[in-house]
Order: sequence, then structure tokens, then C-alpha cells
Amino acid sequence: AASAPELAFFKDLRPPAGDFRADVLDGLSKPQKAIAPKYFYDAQGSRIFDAITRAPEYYITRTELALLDQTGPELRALAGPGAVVLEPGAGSSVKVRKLIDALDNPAAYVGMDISGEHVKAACADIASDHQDMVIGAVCHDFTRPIDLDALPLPPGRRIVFFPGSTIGNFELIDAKALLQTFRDWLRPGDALLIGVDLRKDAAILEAAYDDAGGATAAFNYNLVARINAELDGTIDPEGLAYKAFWNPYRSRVEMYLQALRDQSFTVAGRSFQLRAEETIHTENSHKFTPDIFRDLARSAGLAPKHVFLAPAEAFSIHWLER
Ligand code: AVJ
Repeated sequence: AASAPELAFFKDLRPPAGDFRADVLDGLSKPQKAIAPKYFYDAQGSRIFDAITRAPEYYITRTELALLDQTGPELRALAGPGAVVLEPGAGSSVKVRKLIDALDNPAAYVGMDISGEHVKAACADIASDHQDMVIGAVCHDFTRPIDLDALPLPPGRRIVFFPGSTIGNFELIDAKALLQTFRDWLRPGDALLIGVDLRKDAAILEAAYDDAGGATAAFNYNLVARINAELDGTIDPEGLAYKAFWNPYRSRVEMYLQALRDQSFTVAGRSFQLRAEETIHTENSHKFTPDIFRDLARSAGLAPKHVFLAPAEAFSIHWLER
């Protein structure tokens, strides 16, 4: 719906479209070519990501959902009544619905996402099922600054909800900065509830990020299609192979598109060369231990109060307080 009537507010802080162009040109000009993973998530990319979450090898989503189901009563007690839930990067609303349903009379929910249409529709959906709550939506890239005081938030304890181990996409220094940003959204006693994937066997990790059904590869090729369509690119996807590997030295899965042969292409009128075997880095997915993540949180000024662990320590959800 163009103006979903159920929403208490919709605020459009859409990043300039020029960001994509400038970031891609900049990324392709580096010695290690790279494109930021936030650009995966156009409409088609978001659909492919949903397919990833259903891939048998991709344990993350189902493990986190099961953990949320189990921790409902404890989250309810930790949060107390009347909470105001803020979700940066509101993806599928399945997770936050579990949280809202677990909480004691939550007062409000505000979803924020880089895709305005997506976040508006998702939040309107939640609003129609929760008439008693204040539901707002914000089109926003959460890696950019936002003035929360400009939003008509009701009073109540704030809970910033950041599931999915999206924090793992960031270099450690940027992950710390993002945690500090979320801390700035909180007042003393407010909380950050964050899903964090944990280190495990390399074979499990590499399969999760290169599923046999090809969803993760398709996710990467969609980025190429998006560059070709939106930035007048001439990249031949058939000249690229998708590669994912576990880097134990940096505790992360690294994802690349690798040139199968020497090639050249243009993007937005600029030409680029790729040598055979040269790579375009598309994503990192850092994996933590509970202790290492708690140390990172403390370094960002957040106090670890509780951690929920999935069976076999496959995944963690941390309750951190300002
Ligand atoms: C949504 C960022 C957590 O790193 O597991 C999944 C993204 N990329 N497969 C992840 C992703 C390829 C995902 N996050």
C-alpha cells in the first residue's frame, strides 16, 4: 500500500541513489576489488536471500529461530513490560514477531531498512496484527547516522533487535563502531539483543556459504546483474566463478567472484580489467566465540548481561545493556 494507514509513521531517510554508483566504482578501483554486501539486497536479492535461509546447509536462520522460541519466557522477564523495539535492517519479520509475541505488552515497534517499500509493507503487516502497538517504519541505511529524537517514539525501555548475525558482515573495527552506534540509540538500562554466529567446523561453514542448490552463488551473481542493469555494466557473469572459504586466521568465511579468464568490462562508462583468477570480494561473515563477542561488546560500551546458546553452541543471542 502506498500509504499504509496502520503505520503510526513512515520516515524516508533513503540514501542517495548515487551511493551505489560511487561505491561500486570505488570498490572496483581497489587493488583487491570489492563490493559492499549491503548492495546484495535489492528486491530480487532479498528473494534469493530468503531461498538461502531455506537451504539445508544454511543452519543460521533456523537455529536462531529455534533459539528465539526457546528463550521467549526469559526475554520477557529480561525486558519487562512496555518495551519499545527498534530493528535496524528489518528483514523478514518472522524473528521480530517471535520477539514481540514473547514480550509483556510491548509499546512500540520501529523497523528500519534500506529498502523503503519492503520495510513499509513488513511494518504495516505487523501493525495489522498488533493494533495496540505504535508501529513505525523508517527507510534508512543503518550504517549512516540517524537522529532517533526526530522519530515520534513513545516512552518505554528501548530494545534494539539485531538478529541474523549481520554484525558478522563487518570488519571488526566497523563492527565495534556499529555497536557504538546502537549504544548511542540506548539510554542507561536499555538493551541490545543481537544474534551472533559462532565458530565451528570449516566444512560446515563452507557448505553454509556455498550450498549445493546454488542459492548463495545466485545471490552473488544477482549483484553482477544489478550492476549491469542499474549502472549500465557489461560484466559477463559467465566469466566469473563463485568461491567461498573459511579463513581461520581472521575467523571468517570470505566470499568472492573469481575471474575464469582475463576480461575487461565497463561500469557507468568506466573500464575495468580482471586478470584470470583475480577476485572481486563480495562479503565476509565473521564467526565469534561467546567470549570474543562479549569483549567486543564491552569495548563498545555495552555490558553483556546474558547469552543464550543454541545446542552444540551453533549460535548465540546476546542481551547487552548500556
Ligand atoms: C545475513 C549477513 C548474516 O553472513 O550469514 C548468507 C548473509 N551471505 N549467505 C550471513 C549471507 C551469504 C548472512 N547475514
